[in-house]
Amino acid sequence: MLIRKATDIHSSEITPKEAFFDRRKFVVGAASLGVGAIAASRISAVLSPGTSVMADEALKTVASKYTVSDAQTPFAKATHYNNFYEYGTDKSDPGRNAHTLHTRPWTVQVTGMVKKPQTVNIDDLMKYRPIESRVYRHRCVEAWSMVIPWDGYSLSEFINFCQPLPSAKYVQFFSLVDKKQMPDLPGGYDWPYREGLRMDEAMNPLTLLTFGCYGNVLPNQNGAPVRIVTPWKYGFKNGKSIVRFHFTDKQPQTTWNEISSQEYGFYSNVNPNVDHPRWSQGHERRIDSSVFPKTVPTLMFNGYGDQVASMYNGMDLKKFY
Ligand SMILES: Nc1nc2c(c(=O)[nH]1)N[C@H]1C(S)=C(S)[C@@H](COP(=O)(O)O)O[C@H]1N2
Ligand SMILES: [Mo]
Repeated sequence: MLIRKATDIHSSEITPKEAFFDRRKFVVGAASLGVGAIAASRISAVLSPGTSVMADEALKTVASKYTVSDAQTPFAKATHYNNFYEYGTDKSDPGRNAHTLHTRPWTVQVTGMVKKPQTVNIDDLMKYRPIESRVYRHRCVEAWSMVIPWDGYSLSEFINFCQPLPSAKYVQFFSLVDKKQMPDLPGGYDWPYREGLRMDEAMNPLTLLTFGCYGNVLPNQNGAPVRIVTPWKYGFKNGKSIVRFHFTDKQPQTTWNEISSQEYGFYSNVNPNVDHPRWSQGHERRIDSSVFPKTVPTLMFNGYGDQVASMYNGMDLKKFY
């Protein structure tokens, strides 16, 4: 993964939330010529050529106890500085390109060591439990971080619904891969993007099955219509646009571990004491509303130690990075 300094984000790449909404109104006005009344509430509007398609359907959310009080990253930055390699490897690519992702119809498969394999419709999945708004720290392995209000419910709720067999020790998740929807899919990667968690990590209430952010459904570039967020782990654990959960008794293959296992471990817990071979993990650039992001110390488990440290008791975290 290449690092691009947050100070390199050009202001032209960033749409302030206000401007975003204003322009959207304009675009909705234009689009509604064809789409009619539905447009006002749920159209994904094209902002301007070279920018992005953004979902704007409001979610009904409830408060959550799993939330931090750090200053939030502005919406415009969280949606224009992304890693979603299926849509290009530059941080500004997903915001420009992910409009070709079709998020309906969408189904999620449940396979492997479960009582009964099945396929779930995304709209049913979204309705399965109340959607909580949770402000989480989001730490990329590239040493930048954001603070994002995600909307979803604990993955544990869905795993209970899946009824994994006692033999299932891990869950692997698969992102969508579709050349038609990803015309610039980079070569040299073994798509689809795959990630996974040990069962206790997946069942930890912090692990969020995520359908939205900032109170709206996920913008495509943030992994619509459903993604994972594990706030105590590096961002690449958080697979986007998931189409399958696979339960298994073996530690599953994960994309970045396969590409470079010396650099990206299976666990990938945020850990300031274990540096990346090519850079320090002791600090991070916090992308917030300031023009020049501050460098702040990285916290063990990204500050979520109280909730997660016990899962790793007795494990050498230098070995199991
Ligand atoms: N399918 C897929 N999921 C992915 C990635 C990706 O390239 N493809 N990038 C990961 C990385 S490295 C990070 S930091 C986060 C970024 O999420 P965000 O763009 O919503 O901040 O998504 C993760 N999930
Ligand atoms: Mo990342």
